[in-house]
Amino acid sequence: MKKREFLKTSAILSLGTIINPLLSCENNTKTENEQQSISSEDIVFELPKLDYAFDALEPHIDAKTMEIHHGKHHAGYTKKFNKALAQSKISGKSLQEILANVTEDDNDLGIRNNGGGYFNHKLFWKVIGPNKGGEPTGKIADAINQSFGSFENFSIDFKNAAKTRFGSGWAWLIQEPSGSLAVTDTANQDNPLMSKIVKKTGTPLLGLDVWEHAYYLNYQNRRSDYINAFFNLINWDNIGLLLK
Ligand code: MN3
Repeated sequence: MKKREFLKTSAILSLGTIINPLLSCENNTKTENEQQSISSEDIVFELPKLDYAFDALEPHIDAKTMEIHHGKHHAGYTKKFNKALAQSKISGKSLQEILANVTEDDNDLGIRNNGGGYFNHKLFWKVIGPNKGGEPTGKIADAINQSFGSFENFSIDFKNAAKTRFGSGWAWLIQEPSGSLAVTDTANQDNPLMSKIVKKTGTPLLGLDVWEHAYYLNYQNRRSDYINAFFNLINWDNIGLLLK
């Protein structure tokens, strides 16, 4: 099997095992733009389609922000991630393994920033949706109560992580290797899979993008308003599927 085919296969398999079934569907539809700029053989990871329209999350996230965020930012990370992989000596690794192996070394920056950006946004689109929000039920509710004492305590911790993340980055709800849940935050496009870099490692269950590109058109400097609005969009049913 050729390197790129193997990477693609292992990417799909790894998504299937790490975050099955939420993120396991690879989208094979290439945009006209992608077809012009990259041959199909070069595409290892593909920009996923959204499950909802750009305007479906209004008034909490506006249509223009969604269009730019998905069509420009996520598309950009996807393209640059594939380019960085093609230039690297990495072969036969799953997406999880690729991210787990990145270090602080400058040589890893292309994979770290763009692989992180690729993964983080792919998760982000799945953990939000129209007519969602409210409190979780079932297994995920039990896990939150067990780890934080209450949903209210979790919300306070998570919102605080998102508000106090200095500059660009993400707030996370993760499942740690022990099985318990925790809140953490990362800079830039780092994520909790990057065990050699981040302060807390685990499986990302919920990620909140607090880069200004995620909210500035509608909220300007009011990050707290965006964070509160985000809670009206959280798709707890999808997050529950990620629990081990
Ligand atoms: Mn973003």
